[in-house]
Amino acid sequence: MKVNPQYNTKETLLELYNKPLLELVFEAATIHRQHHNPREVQMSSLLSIKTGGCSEDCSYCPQAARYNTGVNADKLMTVDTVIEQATNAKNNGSSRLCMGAAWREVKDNRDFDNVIEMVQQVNSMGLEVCCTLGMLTDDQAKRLKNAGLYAYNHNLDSSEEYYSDVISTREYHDRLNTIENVRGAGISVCSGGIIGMGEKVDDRIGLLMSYMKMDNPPESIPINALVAVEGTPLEEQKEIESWEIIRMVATTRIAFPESIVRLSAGRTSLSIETQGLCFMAGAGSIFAGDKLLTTPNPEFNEDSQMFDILGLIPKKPFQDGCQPETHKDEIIEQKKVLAEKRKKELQEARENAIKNNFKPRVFKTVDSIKNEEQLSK
Ligand code: SAM
Ligand code: DTB
Ligand code: SF4
Repeated sequence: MKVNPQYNTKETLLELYNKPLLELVFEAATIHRQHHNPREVQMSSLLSIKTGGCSEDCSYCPQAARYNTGVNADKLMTVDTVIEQATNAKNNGSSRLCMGAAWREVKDNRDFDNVIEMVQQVNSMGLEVCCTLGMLTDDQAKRLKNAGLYAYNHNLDSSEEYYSDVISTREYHDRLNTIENVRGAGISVCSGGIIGMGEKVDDRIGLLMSYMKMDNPPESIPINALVAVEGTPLEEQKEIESWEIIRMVATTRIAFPESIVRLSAGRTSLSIETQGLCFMAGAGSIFAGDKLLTTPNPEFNEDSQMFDILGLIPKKPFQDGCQPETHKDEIIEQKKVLAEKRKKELQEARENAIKNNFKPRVFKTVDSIKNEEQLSK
């Protein structure tokens, strides 16, 4: 039961969302226990591999170049640094590493080749690898899959109706296309939204309805509470009530019984009691580690204490699917062969030049010619 047929219309979902809170939590907890081990919570670490300078205008995002948020535009992180961070995440109990890039879309360039290498290496460490890099073509999705990517995160964020109030530089169907490309490549889909951006309850239901309409809904659905960052158009948004987060988690849990619901951004403002109710209501995953992409998140130690108090245990990797195989990337391999060929040709040219006693032509600057003329007068 990927989607719950009892709640596959806007009306029934809205009715569910508005149920008396404890009834809603009880129904969600019941469904959760039928499909998942309620003591297990997946810990996924986020790593911003390319921070800031993004060309998009997502009103919530501190990484959009056009907003003054104090986030600098960095270059892509090196593969070595990624491995260091992945090791740290693994040692702290994370079973998944999600690498994020502040890109509108992936471009077929050297940076993408490096991301492919990161995916290959992190997968070989026995971690589930997830990426969130913006829009993807069919071929790019296939390359990522071939490298060993387990999941791809691409959020619809809100309802189609509310989307244009939040983002103007791309359209809802662009996001849907990428999700289709990811699905087509056989990668697990992670897609969810943000609440607390000023949207109506109808828009939260609209977001869930977008997933309801898919042949295959996402395997994981992150529910983010807006982190209102100074400098973004949403900086003045009032913090959302914890009850609304619990309602959204519970409704998502009931509507998509087999998906993993991730209690995502916004946990620093939630008490252990509130988070406990979210786990009770079916949240089965969190982002772990003291940083999301650019904003704070509870420290590993705090979460470890919370797990002890609530009797939760970190979920092991690859419980819901096999570890993907890592294959050589054809494009990178071709580039390597070409580079090797060029190196050899250069070497041969150098050796020939020495053999033939070749004297390189020396070019003079206009100024030095004038100088010589002056001197000879
Ligand atoms: N650039 C890529 C993209 O937009 O898909 C990947 C990175 S982007 C930061 C990933 C997701 O983070 C967004 O889709 C959004 O749901 C979430 N996000 C960004 N800023 C946020 C904020 N201030 N509060 C909550 N969630 C946020
Ligand atoms: C998701 O749904 N939430 C994460 C992850 N997917 C990429 C991102 C949250 C970002 C919060 C703002 C920041 O730290 O920059
Ligand atoms: Fe760019 Fe992604 Fe942030 Fe939008 S959410 S501004 S696409 S990094």
